[in-house]
Amino acid sequence: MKKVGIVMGSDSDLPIIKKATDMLKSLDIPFEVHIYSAHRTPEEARSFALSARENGFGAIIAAAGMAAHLAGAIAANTTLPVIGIPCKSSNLDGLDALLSTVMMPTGIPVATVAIDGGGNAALLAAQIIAVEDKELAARLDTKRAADAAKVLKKDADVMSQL
Ligand code: RP5
Repeated sequence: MKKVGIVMGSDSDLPIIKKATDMLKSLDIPFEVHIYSAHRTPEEARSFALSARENGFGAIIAAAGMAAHLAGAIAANTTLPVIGIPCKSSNLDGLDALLSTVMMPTGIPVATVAIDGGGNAALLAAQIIAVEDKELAARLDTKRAADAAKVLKKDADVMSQL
């Protein structure tokens, strides 16, 4: 199975990445995590992106806050799908990172999830890899059904709490 590459701009983004790695583990998807910054270690970020396809990755998650250029910088150097997580790490509550990540110019796409959306970033990466992996697609179907069952249980319980 293809691996998911996860890159974060700083170790301060780790709580968001943990949500993604927990999700990938629950789906039995291999991953690799790195701290590479678009600003502080641009050469390492570039080199990771350039070699990602030949190194067995099928999708890359890039998480960064503030003037968040990491996902775009990674996407500039690979045609693998790149999923950006804007992280809430400044006085602007993540709106700065959201706009920096989502507003990519035509030619270099970044699929951007919600601010701090580590779980959905992992699920989107899983869905990309599942295009060519029927067993993973079945695990995703099972998870969807289990999530729906939890909501229906809450629906059944809600009147008794009110
Ligand atoms: C970004 O700047 C990082 O992704 C992080 O979200 C933010 C702050 O980084 P630190 O100053 O906490 O290292 O590049």
